[in-house]
Amino acid sequence: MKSPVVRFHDAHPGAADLHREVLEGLSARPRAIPAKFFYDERGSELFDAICELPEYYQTRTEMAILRRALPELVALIGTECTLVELGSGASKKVRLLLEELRPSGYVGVDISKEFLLTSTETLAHDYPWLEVHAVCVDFSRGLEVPYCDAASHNVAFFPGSSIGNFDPDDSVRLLRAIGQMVGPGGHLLIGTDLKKSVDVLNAAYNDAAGVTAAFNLNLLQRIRDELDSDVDPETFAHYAFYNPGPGRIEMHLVSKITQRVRIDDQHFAFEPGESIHTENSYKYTVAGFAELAARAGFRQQAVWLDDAQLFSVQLLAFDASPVD
Ligand code: AVJ
Repeated sequence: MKSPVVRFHDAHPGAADLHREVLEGLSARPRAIPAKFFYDERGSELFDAICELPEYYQTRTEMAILRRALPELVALIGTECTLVELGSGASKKVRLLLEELRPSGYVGVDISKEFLLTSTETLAHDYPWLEVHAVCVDFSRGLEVPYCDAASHNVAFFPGSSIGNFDPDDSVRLLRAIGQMVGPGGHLLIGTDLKKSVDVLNAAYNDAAGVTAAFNLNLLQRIRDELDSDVDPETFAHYAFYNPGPGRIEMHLVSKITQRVRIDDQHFAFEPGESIHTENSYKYTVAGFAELAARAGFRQQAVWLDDAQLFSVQLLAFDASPVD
């Protein structure tokens, strides 16, 4: 069997600096550590387990919406596009699209190089007719993606409501970079979680089996394993709640006791109830997300929801760069 060919472009994103960002984050007020540090090997396993939880409706709902939207999607996008998946990870969701959409090229974009290479090679093997590229870049810092040129119809695919991790202004910045990448006439197919009953939202981030708690607390285990630190995950508790003002789920790690956490020779004092903010997950209405997209020059061309209106998949058309 011929081994599949993946053309690889490495933009050499600097390794995210756990040491520096944790020290900075614990010195700041409010204390916060970026959510991107959840995803070490154990964290990625726990996230996969979250996606299977009965309370975590997002993954299965998005897959069902994509399946249902497919004929319409193909009619709107047409075949022969260049499909660019952002945060491609294991590239599971894009498999729903490939057979029907028949893009002429696929570009997987991810910050994690090893993961990106294995998953794009598997994809190239499973879809021998598809030209597969891999681009290793931290797209929260810019989107230099070759293989996207004005001659092709470029379609970005950004599933999983990952956009929800960004504050609204940062989301607009990222959407603008995506617009620059796909160019005028290009598209963005994006999954966004919707505003809904607070009980449903709170349950999704406080599952009965405690997997989300383990995912959150694993960040402290990671700090203990990778840095010179005495932090004890047992002395912190998982805390997640919907904050209606900004319209987001917040995750925190709350100290259960009075303690001093050491990293190198620095000490960070905690009183009971003092927290480290570890994640935001913004929820949008369809109209609210349209406003955000418009600030980046995107127009909502089609929106698909599940019957319970838990989640949305949206096709956004990039008309031109906004002037402001
Ligand atoms: C991957 C950012 C979409 O916000 O729902 C799941 C991550 N955090 N449970 C989300 C997450 C806690 C997830 N995103």
